[in-house]
Amino acid sequence: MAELSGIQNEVIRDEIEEFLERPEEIERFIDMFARIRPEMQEIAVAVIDGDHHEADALTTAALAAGTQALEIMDDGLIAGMGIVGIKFRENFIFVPEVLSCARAMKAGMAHIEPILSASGIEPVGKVIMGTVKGDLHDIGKNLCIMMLRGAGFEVVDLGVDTSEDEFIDAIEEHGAPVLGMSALLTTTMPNMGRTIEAIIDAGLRDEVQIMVGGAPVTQDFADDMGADGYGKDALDCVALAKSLVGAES
Ligand code: B12
Repeated sequence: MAELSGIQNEVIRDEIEEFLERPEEIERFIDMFARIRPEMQEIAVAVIDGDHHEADALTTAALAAGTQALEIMDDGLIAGMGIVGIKFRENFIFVPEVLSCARAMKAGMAHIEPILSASGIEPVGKVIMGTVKGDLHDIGKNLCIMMLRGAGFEVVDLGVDTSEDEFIDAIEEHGAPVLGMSALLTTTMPNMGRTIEAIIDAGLRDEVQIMVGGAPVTQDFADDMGADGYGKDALDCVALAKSLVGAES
């Protein structure tokens, strides 16, 4: 295992010391950042600080210096967002801060995405995502989508208030192997089950793996509804989507 002192950037060292509590996560993040180049650590810090100007400038400079887009995405933007996700999960930061970090990540990704799509890197897989019928909450879904895209997934975003028919049309149109549903209201959670039933009735259940999430959703609820997986946050969502398409986590 690498040492905390092996990470060059002081802000990253402080973030790990101050905000990470689970031993396995501390070990994973120290190992990861200890092998990440200092320039990429600075990009991660821009995301952690929610500084979109800095994320934009540092990403532009790194590309101009010849750094590979994938390295910037994985070692800078996604690595930084990993810490943000944990701080949010542990209630060290809240929605406004997460949105700033998301904006910073987007500012960097704006330079990365065209290069990755032009270079023909195979997407990890395609995911359809939507907030269920009657529900207008999309902050969590959008975070999941951003992390999925950052991890190399192609995502079809159906937005909010998505009816059973809209989910079914999207499965037929896009042939995505994974469908994700989000719900934030106890009154709209049952629409996840209704959508799964509609997918069964349409004869499409074998075509698609279904994952669900949102603050009131639990693993038990997901099991009862017949979903294939439940994720409690955006990090989980990416790991789940990877396991559902058979990619390594
Ligand atoms: C912001 C917010 C709003 C905003 C939504 C803005 C937007 N664009 O999303 C506005 C103001 C519009 C709103 C409206 C309402 N809201 Co509201 N809202 C919230 C609030 C404060 C934060 C939700 C949020 O964004 N959380 C942050 C995100 C990042 O977390 P998340 O959504 O849970 O997502 C994470 C995980 O769940 C997971 N995840 C999410 N989706 C998915 C999907 C998959 C596949 C996977 C794997 C994982 C996953 O990953 C995400 C990232 O980590 C919550 C309170 C709370 N603390 O949850 C209330 C809350 C959800 N709202 C509530 C209510 C009651 C309402 C209204 C009915 C209020 C009203 N009377 O009008 C309306 C309903 C409108 C509608 N029809 O949807 C209640 C719900 C209570 C209940 N038991 O159902 C809550 C809990 C507040 C409360 N304590 O009363 N709301």
